[in-house]
Amino acid sequence: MNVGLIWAQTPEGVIGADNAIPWRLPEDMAHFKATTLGHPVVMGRKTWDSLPVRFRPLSGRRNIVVTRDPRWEAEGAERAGSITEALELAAEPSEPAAVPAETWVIGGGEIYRAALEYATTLSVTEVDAAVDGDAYAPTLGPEWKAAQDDGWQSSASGLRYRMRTYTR
Ligand code: VY7
Repeated sequence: MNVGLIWAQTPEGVIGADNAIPWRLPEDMAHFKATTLGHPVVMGRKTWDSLPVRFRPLSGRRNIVVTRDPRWEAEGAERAGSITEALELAAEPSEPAAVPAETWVIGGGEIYRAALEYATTLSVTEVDAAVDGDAYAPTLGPEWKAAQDDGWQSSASGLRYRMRTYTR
């Protein structure tokens, strides 16, 4: 099974502030949904909490949440005690004959750092904004090569952004 990480960051690497994404980029939300739909998604408990209640669980996807709290539970989510447990869960078919080809890790900062070693693909949206944050994208080693780059685009919201895929 392929493991991908998907995030959006500023040029400085900020991905979040106060448990939220500090910009609004509808094109990136659409890209996120299109990329992850139909695949298991793995997220940390703080990212789960950050999703607006009406969007939880993320529809059309198995939602696997990583937490050390053995008593944590939420409707529509499966609990995992570690990244490796989450990826094992994701690799098991949710119904017979439905073995997933890929899993997307959707955040946040702590989870990206723990999951990077298992990833073969990264989908990174760079948002040309200067914002303060407290959650950061993982640092990429030289083994990660930009495989695809659509160049700078202008959002209807006024922000510039570009989407890149990295592989190794
Ligand atoms: C997370 C939301 C957050 C706030 C309000 C609505 C990249 C993104 C993420 C995570 C963007 C989010 C949402 C958007 C997705 C909808 C449900 C509502 C869906 C990431 N590149 N971009 N993110 N939702 N990990 N990576 O906006 O979600 O997919 O159904």
